[in-house]
Amino acid sequence: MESYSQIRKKIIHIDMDAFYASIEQRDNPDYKGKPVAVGGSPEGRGGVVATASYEARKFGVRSAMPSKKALQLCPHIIFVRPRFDVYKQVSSHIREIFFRYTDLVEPLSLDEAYLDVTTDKAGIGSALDIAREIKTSIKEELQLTASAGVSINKFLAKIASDLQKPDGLTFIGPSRVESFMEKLDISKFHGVGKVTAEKMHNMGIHKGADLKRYSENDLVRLFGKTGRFYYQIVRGIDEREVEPNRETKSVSGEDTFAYDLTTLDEMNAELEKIAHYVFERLQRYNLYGRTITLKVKYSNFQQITRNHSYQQAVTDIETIIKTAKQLLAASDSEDKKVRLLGIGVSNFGNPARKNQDETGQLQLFSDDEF
Ligand code: DCP
Ligand code: MG
Repeated sequence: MESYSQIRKKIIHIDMDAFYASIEQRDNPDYKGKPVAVGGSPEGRGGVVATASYEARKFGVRSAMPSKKALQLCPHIIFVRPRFDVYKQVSSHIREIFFRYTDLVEPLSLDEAYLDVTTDKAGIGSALDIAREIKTSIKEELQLTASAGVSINKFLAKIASDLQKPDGLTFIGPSRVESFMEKLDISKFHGVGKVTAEKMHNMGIHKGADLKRYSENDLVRLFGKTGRFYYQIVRGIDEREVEPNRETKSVSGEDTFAYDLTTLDEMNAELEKIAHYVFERLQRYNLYGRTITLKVKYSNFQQITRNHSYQQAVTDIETIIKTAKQLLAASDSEDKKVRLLGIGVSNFGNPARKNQDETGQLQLFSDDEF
């Protein structure tokens, strides 16, 4: 008989605390210990908070909140303009620290990364000690704090890093995985948004333990493809690898609606909201792409995608909105029950492919991957 031992992975997720705001507090002694919001000014139209210091969060100020609202909640809040070049420098310094401990680093954004430390590159001995050393190095070399989660897979490591923010270190060891998942609120599950959470609550599913009572087939029938993911994750199974060379290939946003949409007007209004969300993220990552993709999911979970590519990278929100609306109009979705809409932007920095439309005409491809 063949015998094999399964190697259990050791995954760390690191997330810097109040990233932009902490850097501003570090560099401006006047801001220390005070409520600070980095982002757009509350005077201008459409200014939003990119992030807020923990002092400001006590007043309810949050990322993506209109700056005007932040000022109402916290009248003495200090608004600071973002300095992306500094954030990028700090980001590459923390990545350099990560690489001392492993070659398997997958950055998720400027301030967040997964590390697979199963092969203990620096010979530290334990994943928990590696996480401790990384936090100490970040503190000593950058005067900033990070929160770390240590566990057996990406899903658990990411949840863990969030449990004791700021300056946290949380370990979910193999023996705790099962009971941890059973107690976990389903709203914390990756991919469970407000609408899915409500649907689950109506079915009496509140915690992992409730979800565990459903068979894989039932979950797929009820929630589509993600049902399989829920089935596995509630059992602590997440086989996604830490992928070191993954670049951001697309930036997207989507929304599942509390009620199915049937008129183009309703759908167009939702597309505008989603476009704003996507555009904000494109600006944050400084990414501009040539291809706009529309995703539509119907109430029967059937999904279609349509896309259009421009010769030049799209840098304005109006074009994203216009294109998404045109793709929707051509997709024959009117009068159907639409439960989800999404917009994706991709094709960053690639040279224009030949035989792409020179005319500005829409080109439609169906069922392309998002
Ligand atoms: N960011 C942004 N717009 C958002 C969310 C975040 O511009 N809607 C930026 C500012 C954040 C950085 O990305 O500082 C990192 O995002 P996080 O979600 O990790 O938030 P923070 O690091 O600010 O806070 P936390 O301590 O909760 O991680
Ligand atoms: Mg962070």
